[in-house]
Amino acid sequence: MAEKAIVAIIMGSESDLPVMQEASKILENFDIPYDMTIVSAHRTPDRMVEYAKAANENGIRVIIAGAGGSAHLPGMTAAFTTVPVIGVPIKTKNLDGVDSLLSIAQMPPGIPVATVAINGAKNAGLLAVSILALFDTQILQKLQQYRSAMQATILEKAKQLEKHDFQGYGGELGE
Ligand code: RP5
Repeated sequence: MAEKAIVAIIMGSESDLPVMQEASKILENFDIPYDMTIVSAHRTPDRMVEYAKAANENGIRVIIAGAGGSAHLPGMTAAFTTVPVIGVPIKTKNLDGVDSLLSIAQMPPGIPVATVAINGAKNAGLLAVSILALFDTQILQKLQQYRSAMQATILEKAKQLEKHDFQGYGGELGE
């Protein structure tokens, strides 16, 4: 039987999926069970309320919510649950995602949403991992290994660049 999800990845539209998959990839790397679905604050408002209200009882410990434009999903979800919500502002065509960023980040005092960068779903996944690592030593160890590996990669690239050896440098640092 599949393990019960402890993280929920929700998004306003299927069009957000290419970005939000970066969060799911991280959770898969860390063997963290997650649910992923579409919940729209504007198009399916009742579903959003039900989903948010049931999250805690359903065992969800972190919600990652991606939305673009007038991105109310993370904030409104946070209004209906005490489960921590990480908002991912999705880049938009007309305003480059600044609209999404401000809609998600500028929460009124009392109901916080942890906001990552525009299209920053990878960091949203990693932030969820950090939160879970507070209470799970296996996840903590994996997170420490992940960071050590990242550090080793960067130090290796630095050595290469210092030798003016640009061969094999694909520009992938930090990605
Ligand atoms: C938001 O509207 C979604 O999160 C999406 O980023 C944006 C556009 O949605 P679609 O028109 O592509 O479905 O609710």
